[in-house]
Amino acid sequence: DQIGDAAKKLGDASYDFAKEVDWNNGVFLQAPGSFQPLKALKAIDKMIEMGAAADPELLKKAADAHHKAIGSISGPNGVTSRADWDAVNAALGRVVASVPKQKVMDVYDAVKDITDPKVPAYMKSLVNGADAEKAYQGFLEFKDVVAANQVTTASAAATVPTGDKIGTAAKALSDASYPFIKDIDWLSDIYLKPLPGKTAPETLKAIDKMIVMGSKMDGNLLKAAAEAHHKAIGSIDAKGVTSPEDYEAVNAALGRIVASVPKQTVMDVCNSMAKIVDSSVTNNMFSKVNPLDALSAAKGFYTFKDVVEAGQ
Ligand code: DGD
Ligand code: CLA
Ligand code: PID
Ligand code: PID
Ligand code: PID
Ligand code: PID
Ligand code: PID
Ligand code: PID
Repeated sequence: DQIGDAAKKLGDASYDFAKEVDWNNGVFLQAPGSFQPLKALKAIDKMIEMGAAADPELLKKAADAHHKAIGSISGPNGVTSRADWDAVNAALGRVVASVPKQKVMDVYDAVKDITDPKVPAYMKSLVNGADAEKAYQGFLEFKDVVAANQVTTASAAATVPTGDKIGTAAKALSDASYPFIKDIDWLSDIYLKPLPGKTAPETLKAIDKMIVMGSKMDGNLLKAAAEAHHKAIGSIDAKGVTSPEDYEAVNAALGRIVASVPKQTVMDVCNSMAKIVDSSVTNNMFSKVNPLDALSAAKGFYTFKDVVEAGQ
């Protein structure tokens, strides 16, 4: 297709740049400017809306392309192979083309709003500047091909199951865990701190398992989960906490996407996360909330997971 051909040209223009970026640099975990959690949440909300509007088949293929690209990483900078670099760009270009232009621009504008204007120049200073300009020129040509292949109307909303066992169980889970949710400091910057003692390649392994799980999920249910998160963001209070009803809808939606993949795929995520999150992290989280609320939430989860497993 045209986007695939254009991605090869983009690769010619941008792979030198890609090789020069230190993908293992911890700076990419930081906020791109001053820390503004509510504004950042707005930007994420725009990404969620774009993801919910995207073609689920193309999202799945983009996830697969990333998984494959992780498998061909080499060298100290963590760069993927030339072929996989092109395949990722092509897959993302197709995702972008599957949503109306305005939804893409809304993401750009919202991210720009939390990005310090000095950030692009700082990024450029870490690589060969001429290669960065060549890559950007390639991007400008690529985006014209994407725009020429772009849909103009948004896709239909997801179909949300009703009266299912997971939905019923989500009510009980939400009742048991909402007090815990209210105890958590959602606006803290602690969630942007590096995991103690873990390197980027180690962390990427766990992210890879999530990508694989995402790619196996039912597309309609994943879209529904994105829509539930968007709605929940719309009802947050000043401390970032969503309403009990929206919280319940998020739990139901997540339970359903978990049930749409094999148990082993979920356990692969759990086991790989356990390797990078040591008990000092969970204990620290636990120390900041009411312990009885956390234990009630945990008990609710263990009951919920049996219902999810039965539907798996
Ligand atoms: C950039 C963009 C990269 C900056 C990276 C910041 C993104 C951080 C994202 C953090 C998001 C939060 C998610 C984390 C969640 C954590 C949860 C725990 O360098 C601009 C200005 C605005 C930049 C910010 C907006 C970036 C938007 C990127 C999309 C968002 C993606 C989503 C991210 C994350 C999630 C992924 C899953 O646009 O951009 C560089 C540009 O900066 C440079 O400016 C451009 C002008 O826009 C353009 O108009 C033009 O002036 C151009 O061109 C210069 O500069 C000129 C000529 O016109 C060209 O023809 C050519 O010759 C060129 O010069 C050559 O120099
Ligand atoms: Mg990504 C984007 C890393 C998994 C879906 N992703 C980005 C970039 C960053 C990144 C490179 C955001 C920061 C930025 O704009 O820099 N993703 C990244 C990693 C992983 C991952 C490390 C780990 C596996 N992503 C992942 C998965 C999905 C996505 C699983 C779902 C399928 N990701 C996704 C989308 C988008 C990203 C939809 C974006 O739109 C965003 C992005 O790249 O926006 C431009 C700048 C970008 C780069 C350095 C890489 C692109 C290089 C282009 C082609 C040429 C360079 C041009 C110029 C020099 C700089 C960019 C200017 C900008 C205005 C365009
Ligand atoms: C400018 C000036 C003009 C020239 C110009 C110019 C530049 C405009 C630009 C630009 C626009 C632009 C847009 C970009 C958009 C990037 C969008 C990224 C979206 C990320 C998402 C993440 C996610 C997910 C995901 C799916 C999940 C939801 C999420 C489901 C259902 C200024 C050059 C024209 C770069 C969507 C993917 C996993 C949130 O106009 O003179 O330069 O860049 O998890 O959804 O699971
Ligand atoms: C524009 C203007 C509107 C019209 C429009 C428009 C276009 C927007 C577009 C577009 C946005 C867009 C985004 C693209 C992003 C591509 C990002 C590629 C990233 C590739 C990576 C590869 C890799 C790896 C990996 C992880 C490793 C690092 C690597 C570590 C820690 C402008 C059409 C709406 C194409 C990250 C995955 C293995 C490098 O908005 O008018 O057209 O395209 O090895 O991580 O090692
Ligand atoms: C300039 C002027 C214009 C021309 C121009 C220009 C240059 C702009 C540039 C540039 C922008 C730019 C951006 C780059 C972005 C790279 C983003 C990489 C993201 C990598 C990540 C990696 C990671 C992980 C991971 C999970 C870990 C955290 C991490 C935990 C809990 C100035 C040329 C356009 C290079 C996200 C995945 C392992 C961080 O605009 O005229 O030149 O470069 O380790 O999670 O640990
Ligand atoms: C233990 C001991 C026994 C008792 C027990 C026990 C506990 C097991 C547990 C547990 C398992 C477990 C699993 C959990 C899994 C969480 C999975 C999270 C996945 C996140 C993803 C994120 C993403 C996306 C997304 C879609 C994108 C890709 C991504 C596309 C196509 C130990 C109690 C049984 C918590 C998938 C969603 C946006 C990456 O066994 O004695 O306690 O918890 O962006 O994909 O867009
Ligand atoms: C298990 C054992 C196997 C069998 C199995 C199994 C089950 C795994 C499961 C499961 C995993 C799972 C995960 C669930 C997660 C629910 C998470 C809910 C999150 C809700 C949030 C709501 C909110 C917001 C929001 C953003 C705001 C904060 C809030 C800010 C900054 C165990 C079956 C495989 C259900 C976060 C969105 C508005 C609070 O593996 O043997 O069954 O379920 O307002 O952000 O303000
Ligand atoms: C313990 C012992 C057992 C019993 C037990 C127990 C407790 C464990 C616990 C606990 C674990 C735990 C975890 C918690 C996790 C909360 C995660 C919140 C994430 C929030 C984010 C928010 C954000 C943003 C956002 C984007 C911004 C960055 C942020 C940018 C660029 C010990 C009870 C089981 C509470 C990610 C979205 C706005 C950070 O196990 O016997 O009690 O709690 O602002 O992006 O700015």
